[in-house]
Amino acid sequence: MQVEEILGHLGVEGYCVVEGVIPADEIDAVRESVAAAMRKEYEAAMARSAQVRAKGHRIGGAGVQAVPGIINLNQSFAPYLVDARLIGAVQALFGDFYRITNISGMVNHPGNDRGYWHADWPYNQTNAAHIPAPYADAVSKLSSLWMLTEFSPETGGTLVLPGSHRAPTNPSGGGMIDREAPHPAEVQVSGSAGSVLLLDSRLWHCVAVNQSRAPRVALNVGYAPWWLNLQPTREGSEDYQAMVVERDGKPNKTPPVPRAVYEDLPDGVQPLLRHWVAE
Ligand SMILES: O=C(O)CCC(=O)C(=O)O
Repeated sequence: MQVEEILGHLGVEGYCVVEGVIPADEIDAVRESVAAAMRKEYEAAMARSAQVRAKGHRIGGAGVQAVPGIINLNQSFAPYLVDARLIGAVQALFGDFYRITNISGMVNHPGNDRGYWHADWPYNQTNAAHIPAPYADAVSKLSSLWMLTEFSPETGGTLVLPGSHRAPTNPSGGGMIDREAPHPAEVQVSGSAGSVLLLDSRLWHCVAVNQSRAPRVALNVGYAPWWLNLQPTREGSEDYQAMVVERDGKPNKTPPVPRAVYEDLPDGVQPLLRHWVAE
């Protein structure tokens, strides 16, 4: 799929699958490497989720493990963050000054709960720092879900609602539709390992149940233009303090990249993360 085609799908459906971002002869090694890093983080990640849930916040259901800042622990996928087709689309939408907003490892364990309909930060209304609806009809961030294992109905490919990215709001905050229930127009995304589901971050989507016997391993990577303020996701910043801590709201944190990790990243990747190096 070429850039023009990607832009066409993003504009009309709000998402598309870009195949072969991680080459077939590399994907097994990348998946094993990320999965090993995720296994080491299992207890800590589950404890973090439990803490957020205990405060009454809606987060991904049981059996979903998320590790923000996975690139600080594993860099096996780093060269592919600047895949020409992904960056071609990012550049066409955002201009020359774009950057990565977050890189999270995601493991959906067999039998995980279905999630709730939401759009990603900064549109997820359950996050303390979010853009209040109604939104302007413009793309301000792209999310991407990297299939390190195959996405299929069996493994729990992401559920999406095509065209919903043009809506002025989304159901994450409740009240619109039953955010926990299947939607009659939902589509389940499939793709082979190494593919990337690229979506306008406003697109309504939700976690599906992994009905296979093996963990579904993925990454969530965000790309945004220079003008999107990421400080509310940086713990310790003034914006994080005012918008998250002082409101006692649900955080959406991305840990800074340690300088030593940053220095070892491929040259082409560094410009996308230089704004997030630890001080
Ligand atoms: O794991 C999935 O299929 C969806 C993940 C998701 O909804 C998210 O990361 O926002």
